[in-house]
Amino acid sequence: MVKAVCVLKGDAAVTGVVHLEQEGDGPTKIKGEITGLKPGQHGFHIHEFGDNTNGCISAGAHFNPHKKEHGAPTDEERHIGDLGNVQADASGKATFELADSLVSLTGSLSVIGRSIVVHADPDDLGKGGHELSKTTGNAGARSACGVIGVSN
Ligand SMILES: [Cu+2]
Ligand SMILES: [Zn+2]
Repeated sequence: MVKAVCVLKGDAAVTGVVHLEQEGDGPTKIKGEITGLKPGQHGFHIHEFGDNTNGCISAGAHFNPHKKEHGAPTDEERHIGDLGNVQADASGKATFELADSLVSLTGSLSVIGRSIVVHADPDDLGKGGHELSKTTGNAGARSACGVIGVSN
């Protein structure tokens, strides 16, 4: 079992913790809680770089080693980093648990050392018809981010 953790911090009140774990080469379980969001859906992605030198902007684009277009987690055509949306309740808290078969914590495509980003707006999953739909899902500003690190 490989375990990882990511502490999300942003410019405003958005904070959170995300736990990841993977057994062998099975799907990676991704479980977490984020507070301080506005109610509704928020794009939730793994971005390419674990770099926070210029805030969440330095995290780069969605983790996409296979050079695919942006999509939903259930799509064939998607970035590895495309985890869809998390849903914040009326108090601005998102609690979520998902499993993803493309996200891995081992091997050359491991996401450890990369970033998780939660966005201000919903991810349109590539289907919004906006010029950014096929690259970012038009999910808007980066509300909070953190680097994925090895956990015990
Ligand atoms: Cu993102
Ligand atoms: Zn993407």
